[in-house]
Amino acid sequence: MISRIDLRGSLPGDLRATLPRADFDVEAALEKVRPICEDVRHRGSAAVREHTHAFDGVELERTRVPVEVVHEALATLDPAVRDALEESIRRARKVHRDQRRTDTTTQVVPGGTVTERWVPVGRVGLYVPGGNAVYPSSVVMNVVPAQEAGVGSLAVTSPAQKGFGGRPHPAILAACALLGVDEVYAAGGAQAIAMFAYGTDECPRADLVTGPGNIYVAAAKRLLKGVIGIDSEAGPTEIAILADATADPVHVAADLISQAEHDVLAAAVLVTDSPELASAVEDELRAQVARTKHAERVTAALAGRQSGIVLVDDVEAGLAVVDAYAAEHLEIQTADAAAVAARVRNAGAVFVGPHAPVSLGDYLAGSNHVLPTGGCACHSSGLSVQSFLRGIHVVEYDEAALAEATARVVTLAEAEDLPAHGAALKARFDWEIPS
Ligand code: HSO
Ligand code: ZN
Repeated sequence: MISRIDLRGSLPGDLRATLPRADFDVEAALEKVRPICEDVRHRGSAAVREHTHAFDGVELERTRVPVEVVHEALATLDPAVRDALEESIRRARKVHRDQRRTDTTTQVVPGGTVTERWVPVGRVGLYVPGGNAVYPSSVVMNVVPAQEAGVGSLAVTSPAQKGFGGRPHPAILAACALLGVDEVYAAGGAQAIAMFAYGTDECPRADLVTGPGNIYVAAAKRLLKGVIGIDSEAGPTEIAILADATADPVHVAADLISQAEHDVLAAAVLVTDSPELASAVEDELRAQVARTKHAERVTAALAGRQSGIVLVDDVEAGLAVVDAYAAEHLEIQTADAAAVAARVRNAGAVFVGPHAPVSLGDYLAGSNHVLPTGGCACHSSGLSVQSFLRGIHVVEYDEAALAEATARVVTLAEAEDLPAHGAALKARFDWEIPS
């Protein structure tokens, strides 16, 4: 059901290459999405609708979902789901509000300051995936940080669903309404990213697009990066668990299955120094998978080359392994979990101890669940208020401070053979370098 990788003895030099990872070849999808993006660029919403027809089997009159339909979806939302979503929004707001940044002014020299001013992105397009499941929780995780950053114009897009009159799933629309977002489009895949990047007759262009999607969404983001800002490419979900003999195999297996449930390409990786735990988790996986609703998908994900149980000598070696892997989600289920977690360098989010499963973070911890995948956690962070801000340096020098800087600017400009740079300062002092 799940393979074992035995790294006891000594860790291989190229640890990252030894660890399992999904085949998610964005490069190969580029050629498929290129003509779609070009078509949307030239023909606007007519092209978005045609590609929606081709891929989602839905014929739309308009890509934009009427505002009344968004509001109606909230009126018919199951009250228990509404309550849970509201609490999810409250907790996410608390965390993301604390991420807001204040402008800082640094006095560099007397009379010379640099202020870093944080300015929200003007307009953002938020992508909410369709596919195997419906993700109103991802609406929350995209919209809340954008709103807390102060983004003025927010649009959500999600694939058209055959069963719902060609609209995104009502739970997605209801989540939008709860968050006060009423600009919603029924579009998915590469055509949705192109819609935001180029703008169409129905949807004004956006400055930035965020949110996870399938391989075509990732490919379109790679292709159009520059035309539009992107958060990250986001591949299949990953969970890594670093556990020792103190971990409960029932919990470990349940948590691995929870993320394997997303996709046949989802990755579930257990790193442990306890062969007894490894065996107990294998037994538990067999028992729990038999009872789980999406057993086929979960089995495929666990059996895939991207998943595995990695045996190591000790927690120290385990830390080296999980750092090399740089998982989207990392659980620490060891003795003294907080101390071990504090030493982790690479992970999208870390879940500490027995009472912080990834599923809590997916919905209700207050943390964000749009996180770097595919090893990108070694250089990128998950979605946050920061993702929607730009820091603008504002430079203010008075005459004396400029005079004091002139000789060195002229020297550096001449060293780079760019004398006109120096001349721009000298011109202010009648071409005399102030002493
Ligand atoms: N685990 C997913 C997010 C999600 N789970 C949404 C359930 N709904 C990626 O972090
Ligand atoms: Zn999840």
